[in-house]
Amino acid sequence: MHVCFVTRLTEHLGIQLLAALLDGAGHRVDHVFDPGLESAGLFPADWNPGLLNTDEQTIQMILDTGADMVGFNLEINTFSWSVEIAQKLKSRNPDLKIIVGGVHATTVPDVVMEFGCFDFLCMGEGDVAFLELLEAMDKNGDTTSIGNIHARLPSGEIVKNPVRTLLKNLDDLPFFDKSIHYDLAPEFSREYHTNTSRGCVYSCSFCFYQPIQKVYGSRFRNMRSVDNVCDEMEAAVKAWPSIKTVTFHDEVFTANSRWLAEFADKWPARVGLPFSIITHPELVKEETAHHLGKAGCAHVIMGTQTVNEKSRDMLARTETSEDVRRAVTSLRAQGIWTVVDHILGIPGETDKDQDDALLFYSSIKPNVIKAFFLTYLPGTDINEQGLESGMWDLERLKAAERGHIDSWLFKGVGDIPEWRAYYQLFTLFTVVPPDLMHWAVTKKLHRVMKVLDPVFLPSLFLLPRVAQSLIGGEEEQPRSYVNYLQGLFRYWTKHRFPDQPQLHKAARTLLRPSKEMRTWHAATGSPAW
Ligand code: B12
Ligand code: SF4
Repeated sequence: MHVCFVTRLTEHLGIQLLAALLDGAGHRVDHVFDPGLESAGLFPADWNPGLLNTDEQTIQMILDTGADMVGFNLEINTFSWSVEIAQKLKSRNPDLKIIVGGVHATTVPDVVMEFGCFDFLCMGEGDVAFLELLEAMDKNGDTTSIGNIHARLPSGEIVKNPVRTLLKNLDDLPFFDKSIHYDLAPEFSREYHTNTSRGCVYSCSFCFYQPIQKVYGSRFRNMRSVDNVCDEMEAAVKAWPSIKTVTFHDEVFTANSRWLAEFADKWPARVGLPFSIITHPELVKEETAHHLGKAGCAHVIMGTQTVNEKSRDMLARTETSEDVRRAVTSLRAQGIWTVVDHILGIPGETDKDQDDALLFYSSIKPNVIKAFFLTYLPGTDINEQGLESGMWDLERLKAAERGHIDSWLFKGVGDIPEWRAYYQLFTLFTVVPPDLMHWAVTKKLHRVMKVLDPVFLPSLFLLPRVAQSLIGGEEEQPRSYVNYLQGLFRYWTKHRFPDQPQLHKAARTLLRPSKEMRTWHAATGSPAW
């Protein structure tokens, strides 16, 4: 079979993995990357979308591949766009088969399949299911009885097959096929995205994992071996010496302490790149921080979300403030740049809860507080409290299921004026000494921030990243972000104006990559240039 995957805005691990699997099984794989600049949150939504928009070029490129089947990954933010593209593809080529998978498809499969443009939907893991489906199609066999697959019959009826058991041995999978993105935008390769596990041992009431856990009937967490992860990285660095830092997208990287101890032994010797992880404060003991420090961890992100005990119960967060204190202190003692995530807009919370949080954070001194506005994801328990509190309503819940989130940059409905001043304050924490912040909050001086509300700057989002490189000496992550934007804009000129080589040349000059990146391009003859 000939399959064309479509991705948008950023690289996509799930699609990179499926591309590697299909290629290994002898299928022909194409990939079309839509830069999606208008969805990047960098410009006001109404600012000349005609210029930024690349839908037409993307549709033509997909059709030009001549693929038999097109595959989209659905996340809440890519769903409505994928529907638009799929509908246009179908209107130009009704024989083209279209399949979707991913978190949003798994969360609300019936809502997704209501859109007649999709022929198949993959629930949960696609690794085995998609291969079996393609094999059945190749052999003209039955495509309607494959585990995980929902299939549309010619009558319009949908056949829903049961979910197959989760893959236990993730080492059996191939490595992510990074070339599908790096060949188009080599700048993406500076920060290498990967993971070492699937699943989470927790079940927080606002998290996308809740509906996934409901599909599988329990919590789960399956892991790759340390050697398999190091093998992947050794091969990747050989192919792309431009990799400078690694981001592990595991939900709770430190959940298994034996695994972590082995990783701390092997990673520095075999790979030795700085890396970033995400974890839960309960899972960071002193020994954990020691292992992370030994392994060369540069950056840890942990959810703390609130310091209000009632809210913790509502969010099904099991950590205590003491856990958070211990985690932050131990990590900082290892010289690790420590970021805590905080949620604004939790039902029932008031200004006092934010003041308490600021005082607490000032006392434990993380490097960055990343504030987010609560997003009510479909299928999560928090919807109930949101509806009860009046902060959320059924109409918006239905709209979210259909991929319409009513806010800038995926901010969620907590983005109401009262919270914006706090959003700014939490963001400024990076550059204001914690003791000064503590003093300002106890004197209630911070409340003057509210006058800044009319000039609320979305660009504050960038502040922690800039500060991180300027004052934190933690340069890789911010530089990777700049590289990513450079690559995205440069790629956009090629995608949007395919027949204007002068523009491509201008973009190459204006968005000049770093010297080392240029040397690498020259050495490898990267096709993007
Ligand atoms: C890595 C990651 C990123 C990376 C890379 C993107 C990516 N998805 O790989 C980066 C940092 C760029 C990123 C960005 C964003 N992300 Co993100 N990301 C993740 C994360 C942590 C891991 C994804 C992953 O690698 N999984 C491992 C792979 C192997 O699994 P998978 O993608 O699910 O794919 C498997 C199956 O789902 C299935 N499958 C998937 N697609 C398809 C397609 C077909 C055709 C088939 C047959 C099967 C299939 O088969 C795959 C193999 O088994 C997830 C959380 C999670 N654990 O899922 C959030 C997550 C997907 N991200 C999310 C969001 C919101 C975003 C952003 C909007 C954040 C922001 N505010 O900017 C952006 C949007 C990016 C975009 N392109 O639009 C949300 C989506 C919420 C939802 N309910 O839809 C999640 C669930 C996190 C969350 N907090 O809720 N993300
Ligand atoms: S710890 Fe993180 S990934 Fe796990 S359920 Fe809670 S929010 Fe989701």
